[in-house]
Amino acid sequence: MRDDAIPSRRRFLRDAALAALAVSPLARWAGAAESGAEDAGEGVTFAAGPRPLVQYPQKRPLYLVTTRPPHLETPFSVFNEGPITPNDAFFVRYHLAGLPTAIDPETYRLTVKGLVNTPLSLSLSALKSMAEPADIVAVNQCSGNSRGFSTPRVFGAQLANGAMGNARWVGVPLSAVLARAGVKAGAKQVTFRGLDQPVLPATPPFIKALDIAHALSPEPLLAWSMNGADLPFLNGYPLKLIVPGYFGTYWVKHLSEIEVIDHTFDGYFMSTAYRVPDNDCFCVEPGSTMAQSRPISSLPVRSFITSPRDGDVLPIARTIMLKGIAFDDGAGVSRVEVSLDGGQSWRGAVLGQNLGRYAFREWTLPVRFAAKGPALLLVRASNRAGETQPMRALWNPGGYRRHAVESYRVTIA
Ligand SMILES: Nc1nc2c(c(=O)[nH]1)N[C@H]1C(S)=C(S)[C@@H](COP(=O)(O)O)O[C@H]1N2
Ligand SMILES: [Mo]
Repeated sequence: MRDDAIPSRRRFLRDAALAALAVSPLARWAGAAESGAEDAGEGVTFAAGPRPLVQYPQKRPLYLVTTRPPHLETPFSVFNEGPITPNDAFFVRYHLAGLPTAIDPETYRLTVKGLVNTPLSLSLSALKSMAEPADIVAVNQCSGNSRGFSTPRVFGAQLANGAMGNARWVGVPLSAVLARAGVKAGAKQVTFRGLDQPVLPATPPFIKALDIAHALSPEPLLAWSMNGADLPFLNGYPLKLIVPGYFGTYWVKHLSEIEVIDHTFDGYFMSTAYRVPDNDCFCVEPGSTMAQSRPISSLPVRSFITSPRDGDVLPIARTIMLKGIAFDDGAGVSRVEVSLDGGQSWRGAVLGQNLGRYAFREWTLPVRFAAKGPALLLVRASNRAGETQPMRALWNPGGYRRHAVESYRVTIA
């Protein structure tokens, strides 16, 4: 079912265009009508049972994780369509239910303040003309992607593998904006806040921080364009911080305030949430607590088979094209290996087009099965930093950073 097949959806688009505003789904909460379809295999491993597909503005039906705030997961079949995740299929994650009801691109301003020579209030057009726009393809993956597979189970959204996506982002380098403001001596971190607000006074605001050296490096981007279009409202319209190679938690949406500070920011979403064990594996004994922790940072190397699907029946003695994706934090995927026999033997897959070191890298491998019966397919990626996916999942209390070798049960007939 496509967006434009739904009359209320068409009306929404027309009204939004007339008003020249981007209208938040909160303004029409009832719009998230359930399509009635049931999850086919992606949510059934979780104790909560199958998850419904729901349709939000500017989105095709996606798996509902939570309603308030909206938290939507991409059906895994989307990743078999190509290396770019379409805007209408891209996952959605929020922490605060106070979404802005409408954002007017004419009056929207980005504030830059704190330890700077010249505090700034920048319009969208000022941002767009400030420097040569930068263009980068990069993976946005939630820290808790695949958390639902953690054993023992952990608190938090029970996500399957669809809280990730790969898009082409266009925007102004964060470094250019900071240079315009002029960072003063003594700067230690830069904080980022969006227009979404807590609903209850006790709820902390969603503010993230990057070290000053990272903020001034060439990669982070303030993006207004995603895959050639304005950002969808739910993905952070009109401006989103892109931090290539880092988990999605840093990719602040509806970005409205940047502050340069002289200390390590200690807000809730840095000092309490989104922390991993402070050791080499970012892991602890399953079920135990963290003695020392630190903020989550960059993406570990990961790979998936997108075709065939788990549970598929495949014909014997025919060439079958295995297909999938791999990615890491920008070191670069160097090798993808596939096993057809549960890990006894491995063969190298062919890497596809390189869309950039932060992007999904497609891979393919033609195979033939000689024997009937069940087969266990595994996929394992390595990167240029010499990292390889572990065979067994590493555990931490947040269920973060899962990147174990994935397995798929198929039947040869
Ligand atoms: N303003 C704002 N930005 C935010 C968040 C949020 O709650 N509010 N969540 C973060 C988290 S944890 C993730 S995983 C990504 C998800 O980006 P998406 O919703 O565009 O897919 O947004 C990040 N940026
Ligand atoms: Mo996230």
